[in-house]
Amino acid sequence: MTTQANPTFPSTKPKILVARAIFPEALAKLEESFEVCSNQSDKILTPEELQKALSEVEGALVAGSERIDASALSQATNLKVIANISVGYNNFDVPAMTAAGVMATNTPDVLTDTTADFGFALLMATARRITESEHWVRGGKWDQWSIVNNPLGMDLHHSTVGIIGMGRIGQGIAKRGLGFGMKVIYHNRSHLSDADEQACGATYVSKEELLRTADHVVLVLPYTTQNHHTIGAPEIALMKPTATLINIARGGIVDDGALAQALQEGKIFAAGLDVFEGEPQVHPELLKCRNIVLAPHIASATEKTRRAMVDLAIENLCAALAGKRPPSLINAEVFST
Ligand code: 8YV
Repeated sequence: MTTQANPTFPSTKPKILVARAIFPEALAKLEESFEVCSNQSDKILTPEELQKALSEVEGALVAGSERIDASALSQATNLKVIANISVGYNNFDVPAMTAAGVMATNTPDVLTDTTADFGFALLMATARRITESEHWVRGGKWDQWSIVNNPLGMDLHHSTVGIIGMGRIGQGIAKRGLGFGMKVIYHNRSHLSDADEQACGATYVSKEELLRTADHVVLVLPYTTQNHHTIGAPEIALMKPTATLINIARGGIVDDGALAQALQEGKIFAAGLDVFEGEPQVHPELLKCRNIVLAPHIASATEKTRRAMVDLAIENLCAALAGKRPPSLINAEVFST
């Protein structure tokens, strides 16, 4: 890690940690106002390195790779804010952060459309067997056009998409589905308002009904202990053998071992996964599946959106260190105390 303190005059600027590589322009902007300890090597800090780095700063920019819990915070006596460069914040132990008086922030909204676009792209690639077809072509197996002996996929248009987790991104996927003439059903902790249901053309159903009737199941719910293995062998057993399953939510929402077995046994048609249990490791049995599209957690990964996420995280951090309420504060009780 490098610190950018002025070597001649001791810096009076607040110290911050940038735990992962960010865009150089964003780093330069931070260096105007802060003494920045930055990990531009992008090598993920060990828990010990993170604990030490947090003990020396007033604020930190982190990503999903940094687990922020009581142990990470145990020596962080001056820390006021940790800004996640991510909308999901299952890497935060929010009660521990609140107990330590540390503001927690995330990056909602700025990635909604980019992530919904990707969810739809993954759904299309999975249902229409695009990566499998590419391997087929590259492998020299395409010797002639055929009516039946080509990779035949499943239609999206006029099919039923079932969305589990109907927050901003889920609603974005629903709206894209409407453009394809899809019937949209959803399951969520709470019902959408009538106006939002109408805007998405979406109907609330039980999880069981969704799994039984959807042609395509898309997972967009946040990871919590309660949501662990929302989809495992019993849930897959309810799905149609012709159905696809898309996970752009978080690893651990799906039991990857059970999914691999179901794909190998043809219990469902195919799966598209952007997130994995224990990523960046991928369950070895998933790697053996033909009927799967795999992506390295890139749903929000366009340059424009990643810049917007970094900018929003910086805005959150700067507001907190200036004594103002960060725009995307998660634990409001810390600000009001
Ligand atoms: C992040 C994401 O890039 O925002 C989220 O919740 O899944 C991605 O956009 C990833 O979590 C890294 O922090």
